[in-house]
Amino acid sequence: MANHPRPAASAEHFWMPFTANRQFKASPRLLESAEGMYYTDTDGRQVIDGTAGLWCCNAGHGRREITEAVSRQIARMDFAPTFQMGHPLPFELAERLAEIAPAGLNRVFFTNSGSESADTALKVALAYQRAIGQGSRTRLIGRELAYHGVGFGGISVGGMGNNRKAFGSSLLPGVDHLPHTLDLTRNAFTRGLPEHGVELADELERLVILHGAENIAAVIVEPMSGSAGVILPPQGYLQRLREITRKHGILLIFDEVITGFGRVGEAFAAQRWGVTPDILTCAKGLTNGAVPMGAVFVSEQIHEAFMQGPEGAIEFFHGYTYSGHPVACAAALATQEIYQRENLFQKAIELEPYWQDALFSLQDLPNVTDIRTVGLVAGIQFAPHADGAGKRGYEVFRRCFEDGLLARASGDTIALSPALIVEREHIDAMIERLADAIRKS
Ligand code: PXG
Repeated sequence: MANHPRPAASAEHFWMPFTANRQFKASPRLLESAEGMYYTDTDGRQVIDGTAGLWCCNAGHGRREITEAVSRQIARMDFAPTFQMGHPLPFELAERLAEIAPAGLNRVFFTNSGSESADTALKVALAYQRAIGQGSRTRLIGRELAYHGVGFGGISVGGMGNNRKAFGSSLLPGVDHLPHTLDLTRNAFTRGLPEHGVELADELERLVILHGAENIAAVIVEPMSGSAGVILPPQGYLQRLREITRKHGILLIFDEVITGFGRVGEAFAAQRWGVTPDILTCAKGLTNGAVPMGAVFVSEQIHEAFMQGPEGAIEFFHGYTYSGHPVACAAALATQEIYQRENLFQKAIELEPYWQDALFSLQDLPNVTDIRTVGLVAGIQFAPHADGAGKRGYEVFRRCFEDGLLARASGDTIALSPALIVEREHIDAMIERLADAIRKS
């Protein structure tokens, strides 16, 4: 099906995101169609999608119900505003999402991406503290190696140096960071949540002493970090963060852009690991990646704090033209229907033992320094190549793709996150190709 012009014809105009543009354009990898667990590239080759398309397509590709819902909606009403106007779909979707959300997080603000969800959550936290008379609480706490998208709020609380250092001092002031929880010395090759590191949550107590609880608005963490190479929360860590934040009147925000919609089992990681935050963000799997959309869940209590003052006053000066976009809502409703009908949030739990065994079969391959896995996620970390950090990870990724497996490289870690419709034979094929790529890299 190579009937589109190859990029060599006009590769220079598209400035690609988070990509080594010159390297890519010299040797492009182009996907053209997708169905189930597979992409087909522009050479007509089938590639197993080991990434659910950057953690998005949890129900697999090409779901007809979503395609049809989107087509119907775009024909019926392409766009309608939600500022001082409305249409039924975001109300319906918010109600539906509240049913699967962690208990009490039943008020929903719509965005268009994970980045917008992170920035929205931070703004809700600041405005909430002010609304309840805690206006001195302006400080935000993130974590090293965290990814909360690329808005200025998100990179300020984020902890990936490369995403911050080119942007000078234009980040949010008054931000501090908890230490990350990656510890190969104590936790390498642990199956499931690492045993060591709960005490890293106590660093929050030190930040409270340093800055004063009365100056801290919120702590934001990914329950499991995806982008930095799959970093899992140590056993008891999230519980400890919850206790400390509650004790000091600090809001706890979970960024579930990656963990939401079944990735680690249950609808959200909050439910899998039994910790309920005050605010929860999502995107990606909300629409199965089909149409850009994000959402922020807040507790009734937080929402209620905004619903004060004169009835005619706008309670929260924030929103996006496309908040609750009808086509995105249609995609999300159809997606949620599939998740429920196929019981997909349980799949990550059911397949977890098989997935783990498959991953741990890579343990003794050359240069493998750690394997981290939970739900239907895995990070396989390699010793860096003598030529520099990240080279081996990229090399494994490149070889995998050549051999028909789409994986994701983050430095010297390969991340896998297949769609929740994955079957054992796909897992076997993925691991075989990955093993081969590791041996050759
Ligand atoms: N928060 C988290 C936890 C994310 O993982 C975002 C926010 C930002 O979402 P948007 O929709 O603005 O991109 C993300 C995005 C990777 C990878 O390789 C991960 C993301 C994006 C691209 C690549 O792991 N996560």
